[in-house]
Amino acid sequence: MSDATEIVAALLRHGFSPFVGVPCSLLAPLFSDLAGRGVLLMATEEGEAVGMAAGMVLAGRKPVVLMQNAGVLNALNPLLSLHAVFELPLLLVISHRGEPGAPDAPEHEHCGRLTLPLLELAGITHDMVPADGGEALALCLGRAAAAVEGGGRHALLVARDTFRGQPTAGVAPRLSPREMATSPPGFSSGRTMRRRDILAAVFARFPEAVFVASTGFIAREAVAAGARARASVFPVIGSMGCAAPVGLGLALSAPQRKVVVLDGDGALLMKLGALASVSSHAPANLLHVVFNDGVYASTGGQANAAGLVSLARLAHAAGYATSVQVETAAGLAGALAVAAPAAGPNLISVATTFEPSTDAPRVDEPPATYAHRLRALRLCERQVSP
Ligand SMILES: Cc1ncc(C[n+]2csc(CCOP(=O)(O)OP(=O)(O)O)c2C)c(N)n1
Repeated sequence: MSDATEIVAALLRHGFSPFVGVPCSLLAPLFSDLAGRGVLLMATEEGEAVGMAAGMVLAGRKPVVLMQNAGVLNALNPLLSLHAVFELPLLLVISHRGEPGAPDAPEHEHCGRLTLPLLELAGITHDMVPADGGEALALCLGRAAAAVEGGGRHALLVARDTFRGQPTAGVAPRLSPREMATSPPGFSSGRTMRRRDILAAVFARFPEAVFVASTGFIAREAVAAGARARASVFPVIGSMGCAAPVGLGLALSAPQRKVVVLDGDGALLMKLGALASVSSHAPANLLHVVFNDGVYASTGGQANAAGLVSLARLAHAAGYATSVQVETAAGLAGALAVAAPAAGPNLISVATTFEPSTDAPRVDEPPATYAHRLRALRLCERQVSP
């Protein structure tokens, strides 16, 4: 088996460092090992990671960027318009979700099929990390080092089972050279509320609302809770960061209907500009609930910037009508009671405990079924459109 620790050690021997990334569950053992060695920097979005790497190359370093293949679509612009234009070498480590022929969740299908053709079109050479390690792995990493030494952009692809069962404990202890705060900015007692309890409270408060749930465990648990509450839930299972933009589009198109975005802190950080868009379009009917656990729980619990940056203060600065952070069930109930009649957009950042797994099943209906159901409601009819 190819071992995450062995790969990191070999890359370091080849002179690669630091490592910049946005996590994927398939890469969790790599992230864990890198964090333990203190050579990992987290980014909020894959294109941003590629931009950071460009700066590092300009300063004379040999960075590695880690991402899921879904993130390649976010990264293509700086890979082409920055690295290719300025002839900056780069090594990428990319998990290959939705690899043709290997069963995976539906959100990975299109991206999985296009990953290799896209890399080829972008002039990025690539190699699969061999399943068995040993000599084959040494040769593969040697080719990668030579490609980057030659000035190229090269990707190491990681298949679904490559690191299966390898340790993921020792989650990123530090996000950046600044120490992780023990409790998030503005929270006094840390994160204690569970996702499912938060969801239950929000569903109970807004029986008529449409819910847009973000990528990962939030979507899975929201679908399960929504089914129990007979509520309308649209799970944004892929396109991480798009729950808020989808919610904004819905809210603007159906101003008589309450729209509740159930967002992850990592997802919100990935498209932070959405805060400005929501605020500038000022949908009075939009409530933005952020599950603030300070980590990417769905991919193994790697730290994200919500440990250092107050999302509620960012929303306030962007111009949300109200934005608060809460850390107890009573605080959440109070905030929901205030948000219910208030003109939005409103944001509630809820201190959420880190839960490394969920027993909620994967979203099992075909994704298009959720879209058909929501579209059949014809929410924009009898509304005045802008
Ligand atoms: C563009 C892209 N990059 C990475 C991923 C992998 N991914 C899926 S869920 C997830 C974590 C989401 O974190 P957050 O929004 O904080 O929610 P949590 O998992 O903590 O509930 C990541 C990184 C992805 N789906 N798409």
